[in-house]
Amino acid sequence: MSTKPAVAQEQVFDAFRRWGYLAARLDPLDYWHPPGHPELDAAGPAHHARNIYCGTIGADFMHLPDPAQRRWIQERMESAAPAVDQPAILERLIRAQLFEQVLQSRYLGTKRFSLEGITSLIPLLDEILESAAGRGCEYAVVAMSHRGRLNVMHHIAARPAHEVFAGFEDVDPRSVLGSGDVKYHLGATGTYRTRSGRAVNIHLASNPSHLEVVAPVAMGRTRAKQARLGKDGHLRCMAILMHGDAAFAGQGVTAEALALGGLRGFRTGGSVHIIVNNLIGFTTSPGELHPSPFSADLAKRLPIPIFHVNAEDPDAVVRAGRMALDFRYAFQSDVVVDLIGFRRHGHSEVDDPTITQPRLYARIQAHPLLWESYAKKLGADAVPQAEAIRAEFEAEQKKAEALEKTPLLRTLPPYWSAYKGGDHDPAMEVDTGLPAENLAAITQALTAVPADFHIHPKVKRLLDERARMGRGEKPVDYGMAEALAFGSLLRQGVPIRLSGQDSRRGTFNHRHSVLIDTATETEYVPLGHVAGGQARFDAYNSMLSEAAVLGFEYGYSRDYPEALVLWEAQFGDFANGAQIVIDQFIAAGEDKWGLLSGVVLLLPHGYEGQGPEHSSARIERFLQLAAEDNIQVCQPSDAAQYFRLLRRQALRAWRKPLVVFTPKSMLRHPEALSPLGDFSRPRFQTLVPDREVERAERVLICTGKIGHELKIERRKRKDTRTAVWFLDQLYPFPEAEFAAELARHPEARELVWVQEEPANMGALFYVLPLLERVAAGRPVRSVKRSASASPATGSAKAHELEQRTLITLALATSA
Ligand SMILES: Cc1ncc(C[n+]2csc(CCOP(=O)(O)OP(=O)(O)O)c2C)c(N)n1
Repeated sequence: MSTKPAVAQEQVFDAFRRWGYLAARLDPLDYWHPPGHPELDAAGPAHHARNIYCGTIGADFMHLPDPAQRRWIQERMESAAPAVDQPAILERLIRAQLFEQVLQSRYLGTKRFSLEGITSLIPLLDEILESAAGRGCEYAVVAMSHRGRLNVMHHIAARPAHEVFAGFEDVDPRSVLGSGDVKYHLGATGTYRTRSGRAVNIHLASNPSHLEVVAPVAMGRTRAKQARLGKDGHLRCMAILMHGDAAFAGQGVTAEALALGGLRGFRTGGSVHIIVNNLIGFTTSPGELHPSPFSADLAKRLPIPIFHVNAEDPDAVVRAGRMALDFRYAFQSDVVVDLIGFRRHGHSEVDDPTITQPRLYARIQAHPLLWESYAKKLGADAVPQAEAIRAEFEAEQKKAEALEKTPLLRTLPPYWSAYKGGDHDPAMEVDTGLPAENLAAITQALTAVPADFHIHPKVKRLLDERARMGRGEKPVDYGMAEALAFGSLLRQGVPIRLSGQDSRRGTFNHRHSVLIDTATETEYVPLGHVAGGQARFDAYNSMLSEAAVLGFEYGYSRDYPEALVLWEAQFGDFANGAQIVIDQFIAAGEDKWGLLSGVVLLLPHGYEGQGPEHSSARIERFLQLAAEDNIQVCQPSDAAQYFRLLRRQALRAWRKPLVVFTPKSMLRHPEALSPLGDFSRPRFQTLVPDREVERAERVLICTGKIGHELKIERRKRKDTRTAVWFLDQLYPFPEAEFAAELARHPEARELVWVQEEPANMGALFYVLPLLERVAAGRPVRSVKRSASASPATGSAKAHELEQRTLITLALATSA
């Protein structure tokens, strides 16, 4: 027999493997038309491969470069569909539908972002959790936006229905004046019970309206939980990330998060992504939302398979879910399930979709409920079952009505019990100082390399210098101060995780946390060798992203309060690429959700003539976000202060995000070096007074580099009556310390705030009213650059001129 027909057959199959998903029957309403592909048309209509690849599952996987992965999917697709538990699916579809209907009838005119039109999300999640539990999964971190969230809280996070319904009753508004969040953003925790009796702890992450930004946060949380679990953490804990179709395609952070998931410092053994795809975004249709046929196509940039599935074929949905989950466990890879359904109502239930999509919505109105059509397919009379379930939900609704307090839908893991949020309490302060012997021992470890390690001569010089610093033979610089803070914390059992662009070496060549053998490029991490039984030190160079990476580290800090978790911007100027994470999570997370974080942002800041985007971390923006002791905003004025600040952050029980404006040229500035003896002083000083001036007539107050420049100039001028104070902690404002220090200078006639930033930036707006309050009648003036649309000049010479003028004005006495 000739082999030709077999070869031809294989070629046809290959065309379907490659392009079949483009002609699959994916839209339950048959309204959106699949684009098809010419190679499929050539194969004719009745080919077996068409049945497999153009049915209600469209597998898009031929872009995977790994043949084993392609073969794995091919075999699964081409073998008979596994049996599914249809009665169980039917019950879940009825429940998902009636949960929404009871809400609709009881709370008419209230937004709930119903799941109707895509209720098979619930059996899909059931299958994923069931299969995952079978593979040893005990924890699932779940992220999703508004759509169907309340349904998921009940059916997946296992919160009793009356607790979820209680959000609609809004019984105790006074308890949340100015704080709290809407019900479809709240997190929930609970225990999902699989049909085989296993338990999976569900952590549905709290999220802001800002779509997609929760994805990297959930990934960071997953990684932290995995780190806590140890070696097989990636098998015991996984992330399930749900997305809207419009948001998945449009938000850049999705692309960042997908990429992050494949990188060593950030991977979690594969996230299972589900696009809850209703083929619409608010009023906007798919053709306006993404340029290629599917919202999911973004994922094809990476070797990630996509299973498109018609949400109205529940058996296929379950099959796709199982394949996705199995793929995740087989290859520790991300995977996407694109669950394609529709949206039965408007964007919310108070929005009329017939204005923008009249024909589509005429079709939707005539379309039967999924549980009804599925019951019909099974030949089951599910009406009595549905009536019983409706009665159950109605009773739950009555229970919710009777509640006097809105229940909290989550419990925090026990590792949070030792930590506090709320207002600053001085009683929480701890000693951060360390005796010289201790520092010497750490220095010894930090400055030694294995005998056979080929060290770069520049690094050797740096380690020799650091060794001298640690022995007290030379003042300590910032890089060494940080290494000593890290080393000492690791010895005390505090794990450290640091990430950022080029953060292992440090943008300014100041960190060198990972040493590279010049002959072999093998790595040696001195901070991994500071003591036997020490805590873990992890430093990662991140991808060139701000939003997803900071979101990830915030997430990590949420599930590892014992650790010092730091994110470093290349220059502070770039932190605004992560503004959503800063505004929505870091600044507001405690206020909205009562959730704490001790994440640290290291933001290189300072005016050094490097241009508009290498000068300012936008101090003003952080100060505008500061209220209710939500964050700490600091700029340590010398190396020892930086050491104390980092240690304070890790050792205090107060878990608050810390924003640190870190030095660039000041890293090695002689004024900012600290003698070793300073490291034994116990406390971070929120206000650093000027011990060179006994009785000041004028007090210049500033933060960061400009203070050192002012001091140098003052000495040159032999001015003994002008003090320069550093406000090392801008927020919370150290009012008592300030008043106490001012009382030591009864002759001080005026206070002058001096900043490098233009008048519309920097701390000026924030600090002036505070200074006026503590000045108790003395005049307060300010010296700053003129208001400007961009933070700094592009000319190094113009910068010098401006800087000279600032200093001159600051030291000139007012009339
Ligand atoms: C970053 C961001 N931009 C805009 C919005 C406003 N918004 C809320 S939902 C929505 C449509 C989302 O569509 P899709 O992602 O498809 O989810 P669906 O609501 O259809 O489930 C928009 C534009 C938002 N919440 N976040």
